[in-house]
Amino acid sequence: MKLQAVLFDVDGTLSETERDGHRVAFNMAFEETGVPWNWDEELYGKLLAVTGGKERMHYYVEHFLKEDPTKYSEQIPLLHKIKTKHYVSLMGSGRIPLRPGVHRLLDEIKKAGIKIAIVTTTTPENVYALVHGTLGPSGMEYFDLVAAGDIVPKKKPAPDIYHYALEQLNLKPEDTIAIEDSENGLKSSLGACVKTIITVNGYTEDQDFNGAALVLSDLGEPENPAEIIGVNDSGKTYVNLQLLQTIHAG
Ligand code: XBP
Ligand code: MG
Repeated sequence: MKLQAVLFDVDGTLSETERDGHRVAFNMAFEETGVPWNWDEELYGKLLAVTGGKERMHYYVEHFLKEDPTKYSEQIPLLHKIKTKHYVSLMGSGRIPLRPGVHRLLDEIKKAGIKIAIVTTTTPENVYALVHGTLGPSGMEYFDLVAAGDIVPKKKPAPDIYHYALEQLNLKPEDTIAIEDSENGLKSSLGACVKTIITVNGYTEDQDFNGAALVLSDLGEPENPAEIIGVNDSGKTYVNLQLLQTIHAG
């Protein structure tokens, strides 16, 4: 069966957006609105247990402040809007680059006429801002579909966003392969029966990636090899289209 689409997660996969992007934007929103919260790097790592910005604030109130989150049911959506405004402007300044190998692989997939989709829990504006900030004004032309944010009721680790993307692409799970960076992302893709490659990062390297087809430090470059963490019988030190096709067929 031919590989017909590659499904890319965004945060942590295309770019290391969490620590220096989302976290910073949350703190800017708290400061702007006078909310006395501040999420340091370590705390933010714990908050990443929950995907989605509104859901993450809800989780923080309930599990870290030990307060009733319904008290904040009007404030959280407002804080999230302000956070998105800050995130978009941070990304516009191009401060966070793409991870190694991402641009090269996008080019290779596109040239081969294989579809590329974004499958993420983050807000669509954030995706456009990151793509414009890193791939330029025509960067969105790489992508045939953006499946993002609140378009589905349940965010990752639920498989809903992958089901939605497959439906929109009119493809079956076995026609595709996903690239993710986190356990929540892997649960979501595997829940939709999509074979998945994991590129880890500082926040996710100790997570459980059981079931992934390949786990590595990043996608790597021919001159800058990735570290292979799990399942590699290909002998390759970077991910190219040929490796994606081999894994997909295996
Ligand atoms: C990333 C996330 C997102 C962002 C926040 O998940 O957890 O929620 O941290 O984005 P994924 P919003 O890697 O699966 O995309 O504030 O826009 O929700
Ligand atoms: Mg991710």
